[in-house]
Amino acid sequence: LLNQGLEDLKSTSEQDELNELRVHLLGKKGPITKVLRGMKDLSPEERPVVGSFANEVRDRLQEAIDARKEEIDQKLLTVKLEKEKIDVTLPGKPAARGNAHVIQQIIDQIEDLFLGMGYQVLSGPEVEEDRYNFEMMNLPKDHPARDMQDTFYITKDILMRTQTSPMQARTMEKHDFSKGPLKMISPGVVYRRDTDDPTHSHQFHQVEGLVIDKHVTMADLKGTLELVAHELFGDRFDVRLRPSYFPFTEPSVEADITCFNCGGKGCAVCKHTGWIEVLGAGMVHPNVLKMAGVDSDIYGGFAFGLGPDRFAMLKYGVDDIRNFYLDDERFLNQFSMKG
Ligand code: FA5
Repeated sequence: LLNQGLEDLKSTSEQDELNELRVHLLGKKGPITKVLRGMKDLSPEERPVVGSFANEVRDRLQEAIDARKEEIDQKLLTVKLEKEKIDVTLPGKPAARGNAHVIQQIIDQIEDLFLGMGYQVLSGPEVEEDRYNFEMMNLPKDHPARDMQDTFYITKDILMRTQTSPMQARTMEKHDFSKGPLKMISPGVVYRRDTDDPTHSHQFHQVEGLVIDKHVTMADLKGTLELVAHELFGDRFDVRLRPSYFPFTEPSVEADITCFNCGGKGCAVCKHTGWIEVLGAGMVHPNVLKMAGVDSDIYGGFAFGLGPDRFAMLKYGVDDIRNFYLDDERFLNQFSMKG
């Protein structure tokens, strides 16, 4: 029995099989239990001999079963570890990568262009003082031209900036002209109580530009704007300057670019003019220079404020500015730089 049992044990390879064999050998209906139960029928001399022999067989089988159990467990563990082993040489799954928003891509291009021409890139606060947003821009309280930019006020003196132009005053105030001319652009978000439509959003972007030096002329402004337009759009777009009015520049102009939608023929997007307005600009008004502490008899310059949202519409033929603000991935992924 012992030898047969030990032999059988060797061929078990799973816990269930082992358990079955254990019940068969040592269980209530097994041969050893039978022998131990039959002890009462033996003579007193036979009992200790048979008893101790049966116990020994039982103990040896139990030991062998325990050892086999251990072996099977170990084998299972090894197989499991093998199966779950991490193959560090397998190529990983690529992590989903984000992408710069299409407007940010346009701003990046504009920044690159101006950095290359020696401008600084600065950023300013979106929650701004009335003083910088309007007063130092030659728009005293109650000036009628404040109506050109319908404003979200926070308090009487604090507002959401309606333009990036306050950065003109902020940088001129700080600039040390003895160290050279001031050349900067300042991109950022601005807010207006405009009714949203295909070309207007109540929140949009502007890039302010400012150059202050001795002997800066309107021709410098025009050349700079044409360079921007051609650099960003190529030669298929024409630029036209129209006389305009801003309280902080004199003379003032607005720049239009050929309508992307109709190629200049006239359509609903461009209100049948063939042109889309993309920026305002002009020669910095002497009052603005003076209020920022710059000597307007010696220094002068140009400023512009362009709308990258409109640039993005032109560049990619997007016919509704609101698409930029809806966070619809299907729309935004079209401008992915990954591909
Ligand atoms: C200004 O905001 C002036 N600060 C620009 C300026 C700067 C003039 C420096 C002179 C010197 P305006 O309100 O026209 O101007 O806006 C400038 C540009 O912002 C527009 O040409 C247009 O491209 C864009 N823009 C204006 N309103 C909106 C709007 N609601 N949605 C999207 N883009 C707009």
